[in-house]
Amino acid sequence: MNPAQTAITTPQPQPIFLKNYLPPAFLVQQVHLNFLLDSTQTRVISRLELERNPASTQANLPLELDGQNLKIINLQLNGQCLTEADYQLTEQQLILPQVPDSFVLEIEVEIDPLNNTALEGLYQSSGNFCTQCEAEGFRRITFYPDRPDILSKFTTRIEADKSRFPVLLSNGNLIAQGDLDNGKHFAEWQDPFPKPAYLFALVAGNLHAVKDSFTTCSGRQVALELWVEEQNLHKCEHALRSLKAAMQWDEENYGREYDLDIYMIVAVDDFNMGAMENKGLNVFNSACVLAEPKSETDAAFNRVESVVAHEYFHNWSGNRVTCRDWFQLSLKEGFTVLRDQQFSADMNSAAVERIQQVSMLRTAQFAEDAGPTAHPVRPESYIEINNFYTLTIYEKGAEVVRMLSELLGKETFRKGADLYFARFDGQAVTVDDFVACMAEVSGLDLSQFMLWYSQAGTPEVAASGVYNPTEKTYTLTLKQRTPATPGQPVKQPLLIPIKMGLVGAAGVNIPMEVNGEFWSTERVVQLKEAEQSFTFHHLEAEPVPSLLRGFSAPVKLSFDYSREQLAFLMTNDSDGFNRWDAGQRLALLAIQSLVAQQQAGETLELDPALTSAYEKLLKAPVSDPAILAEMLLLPSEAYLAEQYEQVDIDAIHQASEFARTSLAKALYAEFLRLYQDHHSSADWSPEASAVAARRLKNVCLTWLVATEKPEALQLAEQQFKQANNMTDQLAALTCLAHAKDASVGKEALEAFVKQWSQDALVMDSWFSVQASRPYPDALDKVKTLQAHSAFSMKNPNKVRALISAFVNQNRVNFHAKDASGYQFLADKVIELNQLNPQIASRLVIPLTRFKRMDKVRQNLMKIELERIKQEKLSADLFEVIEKALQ
Ligand code: 0A1
Ligand code: ZN
Repeated sequence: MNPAQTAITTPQPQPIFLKNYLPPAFLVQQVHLNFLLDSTQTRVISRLELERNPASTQANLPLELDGQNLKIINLQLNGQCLTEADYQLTEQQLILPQVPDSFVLEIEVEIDPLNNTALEGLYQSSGNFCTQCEAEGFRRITFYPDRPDILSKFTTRIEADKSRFPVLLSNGNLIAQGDLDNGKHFAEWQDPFPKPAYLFALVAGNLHAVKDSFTTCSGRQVALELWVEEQNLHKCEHALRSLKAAMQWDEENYGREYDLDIYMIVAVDDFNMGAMENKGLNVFNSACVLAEPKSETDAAFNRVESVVAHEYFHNWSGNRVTCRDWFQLSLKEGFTVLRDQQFSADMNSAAVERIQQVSMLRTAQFAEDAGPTAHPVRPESYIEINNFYTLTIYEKGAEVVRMLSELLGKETFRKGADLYFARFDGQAVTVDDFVACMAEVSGLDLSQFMLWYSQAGTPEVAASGVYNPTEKTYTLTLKQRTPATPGQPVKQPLLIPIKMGLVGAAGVNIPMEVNGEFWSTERVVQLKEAEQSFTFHHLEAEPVPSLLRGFSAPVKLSFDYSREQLAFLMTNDSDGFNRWDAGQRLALLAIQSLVAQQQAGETLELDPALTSAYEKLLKAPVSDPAILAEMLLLPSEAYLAEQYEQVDIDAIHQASEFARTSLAKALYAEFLRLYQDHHSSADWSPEASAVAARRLKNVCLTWLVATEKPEALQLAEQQFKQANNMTDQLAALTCLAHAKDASVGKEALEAFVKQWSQDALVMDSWFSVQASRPYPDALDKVKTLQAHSAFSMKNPNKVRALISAFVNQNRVNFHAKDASGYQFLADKVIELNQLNPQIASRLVIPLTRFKRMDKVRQNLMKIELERIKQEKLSADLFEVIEKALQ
């Protein structure tokens, strides 16, 4: 391409680099915002008190304010109107080259919330106004230095039509309100805590509150308000209960007390993510806050509990102590996810919580770490920060902080957290600041540990053991390597904490002795080198090593266990997580050998070791139904795919189906007995024991209908009709709608939509059940359902429920060899590129993971990516597509 040609193409979005970070040139002492709300012509008048930053490294820099899609109405500096000669305006910024050291800037702009389908900045949802400012949405509201290291005190005045928008909310405390002419009214809010602009929020609408209160450990009363649309008032109780539990938990476990007199949560239907921790005014996706047993499942209750807690915990880990720049995103997210995981573990079965977290990490996050968008927990560059709200930043980030707590021990870790909050309260800091606190309180050298933040990719740990009967020793060798990832061809050895024990023949942990050192029965071994060996002494017989207990590090650990050893660990490991994992490993071996048989064109035959392990589980007295339910689940097809360099989608599907139906047929009577034992017609109860019983029963029901026996389907029908809660109703509906014969589920699907057509959240489940139906008719159904009145491409929950569900939960049909799934996804991505770039760039990800597919699919996937690339892409999609096609 010659230079003349380059000049006429639109400039490509450019990356931003961590290494180029500079402190801000100006600070904002105070911000006064005045909103005159109108659907298409909202006026925002802001008054900024600015001054040069004494810590800035360069003198006389111009003032650069971020701003996007803003119409300037008026600009004044110290009361003097500015003309176009006084500033430069680009698509992204307003630049004032000549400004005093300290001054007041008044800016009036006009924005169009109604046509804001990106759902960033100020927009309308169900007619109500709301905002989303993380990460860079505030610049769509007014011109501002929109970066997290500028903390300022905000006062917000809102004016709006009183009958349409009776409720006017913003951050902090309400300081004034009243009526105005023309049927309007106003409210004024003041937030006493300096905050970055990404934590700003405004809500205005016809909303109703459920109110409660919480008395903090120092005796202060905090008003709790959950604002929802009127029809959702009966779905608030669980979120409020969760909020109070989280407030108390954070006091008891981290010494964190809430700081304002009011804590508000608002539920909105149109939201890109789960929820947002705006200071004192959280905005939630209604799917993460509303829950009531008739219409929401136990899983939804669990999600509400954890998201409510997550956003609350951000008040300290994120708001009081925030991030210096967006490269540090995991500083707040990784730590806060760990905190919400710890909370959920305390509220529910800790082992089950851990099993579910790890299942998700090992399938979805590991896949991300192995794909074209792999990035470190602290990335070094980005084009669009919205692309970095990922499982790596959140979930792997949480694992990294969890490893710190393993290495330091609970008490020292708490000291480190206390030091971090005390030292950096009111500041915007870095991951290094956090880890430095942990190093300081523990005296540990954590320099090698920092590689977890800078190196992408999932480390592989190969473990092997040799027993020497003469010496009575057992030598365990651990080798680590991290595969190359884009831009990081060479990796260094990490510090990997491996919690382990040695299980003796009697099924008990053997005290460990290594070179004269006594280790007790469990120990966190620190693997630091590429290869390390540990020799254990005085062992009368070969032990079975139980490695990576509780999943003490986010790695892929391999050990050449025999089937007998796995079956032994399944019943004898003292670590609940590893008991489950041994079962998963056994199932994996069995299904992998079915995959090989399928590929070789042989008749499939299931390993009898798996059947007998299942039989043993099913026949043993049920001590913990929640864990048993998890143990009875086979590894997902996504997890199976993770085990291969070359993924054979069809063989994996056939093998899984065969394992499922063979086990179901062989153990039908046992599944039926367990089902009956745990099926109850008693009133719904939120108790953990009732939740566990429902889970176990519904897992059994899925096994029973896998046989396609008429009596099993009848059982599902009966459960569907009689259910007094959504957990049971939806489980039965799924069984029926996923039966091989599509007509089996027809009646139930119709009854369900009739019953629930007015409930947007329940309709999401109705869409997902059909989109995930594991037969080739699913895609046509999905296409038809797009025309359903409850579906909208503008609503992210609906896009996730129908389109993402097909793409992510229906792998075999998404990857259909005729490319129909790929073409469909590409069409949807192109449509969403215009409407909502954030959602578009998340949706496209499965199409970018072609590397491990067969050549035919690789080509088909690339053709669709190339087709998307022809469009005028948002920065979000541009970055992902570029990385995929590199
Ligand atoms: N900080 C929120 C997540 C969030 C991030 C970005 C959003 O819009 C682009 C919205 C929410 C959390 O961790 O819960
Ligand atoms: Zn968060």
